[in-house]
Amino acid sequence: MTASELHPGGPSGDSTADLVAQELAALPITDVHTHLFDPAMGGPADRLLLTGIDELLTYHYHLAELFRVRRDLDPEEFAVRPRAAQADLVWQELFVARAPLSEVGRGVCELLTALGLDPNAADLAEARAFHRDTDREALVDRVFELAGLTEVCMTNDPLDGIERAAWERGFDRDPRFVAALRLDSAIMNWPQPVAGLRALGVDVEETLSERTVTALRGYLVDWHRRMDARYMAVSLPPILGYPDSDANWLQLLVRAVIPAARELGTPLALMIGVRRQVNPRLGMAGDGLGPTDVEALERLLADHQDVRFLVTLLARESQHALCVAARKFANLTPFGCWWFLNNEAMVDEITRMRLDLLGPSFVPQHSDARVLEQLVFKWRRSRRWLTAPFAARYRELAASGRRVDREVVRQDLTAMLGRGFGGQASS
Ligand code: FIX
Ligand code: ZN
Repeated sequence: MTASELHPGGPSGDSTADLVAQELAALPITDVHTHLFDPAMGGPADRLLLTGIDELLTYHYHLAELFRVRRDLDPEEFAVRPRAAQADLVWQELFVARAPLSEVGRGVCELLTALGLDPNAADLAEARAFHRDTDREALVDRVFELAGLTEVCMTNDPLDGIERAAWERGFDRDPRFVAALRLDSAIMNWPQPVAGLRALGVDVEETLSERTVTALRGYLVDWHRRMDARYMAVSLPPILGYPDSDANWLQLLVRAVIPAARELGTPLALMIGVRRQVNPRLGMAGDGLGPTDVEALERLLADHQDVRFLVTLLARESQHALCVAARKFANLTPFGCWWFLNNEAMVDEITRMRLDLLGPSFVPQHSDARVLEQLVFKWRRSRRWLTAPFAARYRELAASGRRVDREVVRQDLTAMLGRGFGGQASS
């Protein structure tokens, strides 16, 4: 991507802003968290790597907006309609009947234009034809090029039968798709995971006995190695309650997950602040958020300083405390502006705060893409939003007499958004 594509208005006349814009536009990025899959793991029928306009428009971000403008729709009845019919309705209601003014609506329009498709179309015929006529491999290449990515981290769950089948039968790994072992299904809502784990030969019991903890830890170590994962990850509710809570997931996190991370020498990503199923009728669109008790996180970090934690918080009001915690604990790397924070106003505010408190030692953004083509608009927009906060700080640095040149900017951005996960040495 070029700087003029990023900033269609052309050079700003501010040489530092232009330099940062150019470097951000050209930067090869590792996307540290997506829900995408290596194409060799399987396509549409098994619903692993999702692509195409029907998947794009039935993304849960759009569905939440659809149910707002069509309060007469029954979400449960809508969910069983054919996917193409769902997408047609989303297009009609959110893109034809009214302007797609929301973040994700504007993003899809930017994507369509980048692919040479018409965001003013009356229906989805052209976009569907494009998808039908584009070979999958070619689409993956084109998306990576348009988004300027070198790697994306997947979200890998061995307890998902379809996904596990791919790992068990084996496939030719595409090095652009990096594994990340996801733990939610193995540790949350205990003892629900017991049956699935036992079916895999993991010798867990319903109680959190030593046998359970040892078996679970073995499962994590084995699958992490098997997938050649770069980190482990779990999403958590706002309140951690560490160390006093007797929540099963916290016990398992402390007794099995953290020891496994230590044994593997791998980072543990905590995605904190989600309140799952605030409105269960909306399915995946039904999750909410809450502020995080960062003090409990600090206690966890203090007690496990030999393990590296990548942390993203969902609530805006918890971001400042997270930055301060990261100043106290070098084993904490804040990452991304997650989900409801993935928009210009939040990225601008949070990035400025992180730069001022942490310098270049965090991961500014991830995409959370669920459909391949989302990488294009999510990353184009993020690169654009990151320009102003970075440029403002480099400009001030230059004004103070410190040398700021292309090499300096490139080195910082590469450390933060490249494969090193935030420019800190790994544990
Ligand atoms: O837990 C997660 O990884 C979340 O990102 C998702 O579950 C969420 O539904 C999402 O797609 C947010 O962007
Ligand atoms: Zn996610």
